[in-house]
Amino acid sequence: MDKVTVRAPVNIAVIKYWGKRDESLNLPLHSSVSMTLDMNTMYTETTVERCQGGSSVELNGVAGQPNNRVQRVLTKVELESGENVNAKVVTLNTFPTAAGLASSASGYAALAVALSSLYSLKSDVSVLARLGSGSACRSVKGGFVTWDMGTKCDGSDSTARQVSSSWDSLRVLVCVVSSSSKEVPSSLGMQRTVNTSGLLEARVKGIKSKVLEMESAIIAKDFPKFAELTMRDSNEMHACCADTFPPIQYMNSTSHSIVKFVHSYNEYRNRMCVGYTFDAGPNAVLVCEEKDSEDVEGALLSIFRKGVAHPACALKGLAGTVEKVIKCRIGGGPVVENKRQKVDQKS
Ligand code: 2P0
Repeated sequence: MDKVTVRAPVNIAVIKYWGKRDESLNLPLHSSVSMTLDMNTMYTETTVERCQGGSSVELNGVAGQPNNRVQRVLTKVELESGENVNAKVVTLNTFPTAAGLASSASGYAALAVALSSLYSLKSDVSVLARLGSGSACRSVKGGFVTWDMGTKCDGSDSTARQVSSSWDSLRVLVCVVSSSSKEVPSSLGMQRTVNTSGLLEARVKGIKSKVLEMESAIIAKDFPKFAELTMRDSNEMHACCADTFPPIQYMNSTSHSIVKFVHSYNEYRNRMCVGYTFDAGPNAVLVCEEKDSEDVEGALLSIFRKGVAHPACALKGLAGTVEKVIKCRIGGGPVVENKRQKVDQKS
């Protein structure tokens, strides 16, 4: 029997995906751009093994049946390989339990790459990952990645493309912020925004030029431009969520305090040192350059861990605690650990 183990990375969007034109194929209303994080702390490891008598999925030690999304991926593999697919899928997320970080991107990327390798598929693996979760298509490549929305109804041109393979001096600080409320799942949130927000229509009209601007900033390694575009896009996505009816609020008071801190810090240093972005939850992801990262983290922790004022930012009006900071660099794409390993069936 063949089996394959794949480690896949997390990606953080700097131009966010928010809205689908096709729910069943996870086709987006517009393109998006992300950075792939290194796999030192956060990754998903998935082993897929050919088996008999139906597919199964074990997630972090809990056994179960394939959900609709996994089933969609398996059906596509059957179509492309012409084989009957019976797969035993075992998945482990390394994310700290308290992190509350989404795992669907690395999870479906690992599954897609493993299945593609095991069944020797020739097609673009980002399409397979996308069927599991939209953002997963960006985790099949390292560096900076654009998910081109495509125009075809079958989604065959809605694929991931690497914009740049690295940015050595860039640092990413994932700031884990506690959350007491259960957030609206992003697929439901997107659906509600698409149906009710006029602001989203304006966002979609302007996003093509923003993607090009972001790609240019990344290629030029222009940090001030990159940080500003990243912050503005996060703000725009969350404005669309606020414009949704009923409104959706992913950022909490700590998130908003971190936004204030970042702007105050940049003003204090008199240049663009740090930027922020927020996904469908309260955690902040900060970007900065290596030369500033220690000072930025120190100022952040002084305020949001110790509750001690920092010259960059008065404590007045700031609230909340950052539970943990996970420091990352830009990383490579998924790694196939044991490609088509032969397991001796007699042993
Ligand atoms: C992103 N997010 O671009 C945006 C920013 C959250 C906010 O992609 O339904 O889990 O699986 O296609 O990919 C989260 O949505 O949604 C997401 P599905 P997904 O990273």
